[in-house]
Amino acid sequence: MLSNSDGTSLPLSESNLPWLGDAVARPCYDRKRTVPALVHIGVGGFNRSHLAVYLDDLLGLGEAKRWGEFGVGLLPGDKSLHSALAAQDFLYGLLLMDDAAESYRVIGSLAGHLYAPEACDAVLERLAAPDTAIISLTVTESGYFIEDSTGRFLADHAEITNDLEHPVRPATWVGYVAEAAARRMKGSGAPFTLLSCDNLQANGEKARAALLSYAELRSGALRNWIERNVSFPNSMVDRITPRTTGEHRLRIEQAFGIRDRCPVVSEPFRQWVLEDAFVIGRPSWELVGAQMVADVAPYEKTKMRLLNGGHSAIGYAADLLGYSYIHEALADPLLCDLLKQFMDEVRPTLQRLPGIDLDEYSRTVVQRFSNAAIRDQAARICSDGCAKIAKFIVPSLLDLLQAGRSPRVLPFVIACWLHYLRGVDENGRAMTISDPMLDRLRPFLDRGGSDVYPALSTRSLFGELAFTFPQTVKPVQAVLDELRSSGVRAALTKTLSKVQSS
Ligand code: CS2
Repeated sequence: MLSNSDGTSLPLSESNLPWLGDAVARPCYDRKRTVPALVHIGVGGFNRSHLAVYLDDLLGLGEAKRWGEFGVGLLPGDKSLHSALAAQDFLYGLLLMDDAAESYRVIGSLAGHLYAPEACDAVLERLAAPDTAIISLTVTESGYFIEDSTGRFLADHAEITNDLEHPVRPATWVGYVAEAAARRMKGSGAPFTLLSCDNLQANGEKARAALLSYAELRSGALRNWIERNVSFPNSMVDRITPRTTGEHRLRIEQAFGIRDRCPVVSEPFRQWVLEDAFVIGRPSWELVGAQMVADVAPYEKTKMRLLNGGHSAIGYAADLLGYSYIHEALADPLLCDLLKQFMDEVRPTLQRLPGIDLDEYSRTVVQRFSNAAIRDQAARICSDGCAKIAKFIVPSLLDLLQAGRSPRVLPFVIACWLHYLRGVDENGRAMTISDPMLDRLRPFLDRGGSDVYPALSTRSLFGELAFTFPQTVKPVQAVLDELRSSGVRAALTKTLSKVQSS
């Protein structure tokens, strides 16, 4: 057994748990007795800073059912995570950081993990097992194979056609879950809940649409069985979880004496709002802070428009101004003002919710973004801009225009994103644009990125905006021209001063 009394660090493992320093919280329950009746697909940073932590809290309370999580990785990148977790007995640490305090806690709710491309049969067996009551997902928006503008299932997507051709050797979550459902239908008949934990509007409905459409392509009987035996609660998830970097791992080693190969880092804040629609039981998550509600939609809307929208509002400007981290952007009074004025503009589109004061919520967003300790990356926020602008910005803009208002900050945000797509920041540094849907803007990019019309008339991003509200084209064009001629600081100062005087 290793000891770190001499200042050396300890690798994280079950047998080393007793030897970790006093400052480190660790599972106080018998991990061998947890029941992994929840199988989660996509055990990235977010799942490990959110759902798995709620389970760890419940296990710590000694809840009778002892729900644990069994993880499944589908993507090539999950292979190294699998090895790291396996080498640590599926333990990992959560480094909670804010400006006032830092803590490191070992999470024990993950009972095991499989890397699906190398363990297809074992994954299917687990998903089909009658004891698996919940299959949960964090697979990102593109993982649903649903075209957002039409709601159409992408049946001709290569990954889907491949799974249809090889139903017992699938690669996507839909392929896996449908095959598991087919086995349940022929065998135990056991129902299950499919719980989406992705940051998507109506995530349960999206998961349902994807699974039913895929199942239908396999057989009508399978589709009907799923319709009758699977529930799809919607849920809203929230916790800022930056990408874990070598710096974070080093911090853990230096401050806590632990060598953790796959820690996650997050802010202390967390929120989880779920519809209580679980067909055969669920962990009592409400005992550890989750809210069970009849309708998740208004909570989701608040979060997406203020928090996620707020991130996009400052992210592109931040990157253009050369800030690498979100807290650096918030320390710039101009960008902090941008965030505040953005939220002032968006709040009237939101309804009042019991227990949520929107002004207070907005102040919390400013505080959360100012957290310097977690070092949340601007590049993380700027990634997937097409999906984010379409989901987090455009709906607020449409609502305001519908209500007869003349928003100014939202057109700035859109113009700033379009300006950012040139890929060069204010100092002439090349920026990496990471966006799998960028091709949708081909007509705009091919015309040199100076005319906003080809972008704003892209229906898959902006819907009917340019057609129903043609008056929006001019202000976006004016800001883009200003950004190109005078730069971000000048254009932003002008926009914000106009907002104040209007
Ligand atoms: C962020 C989210 O990627 C983004 O744009 O706004 O990842 C955000 O950090 C999470 O949704 C927080 O729950």
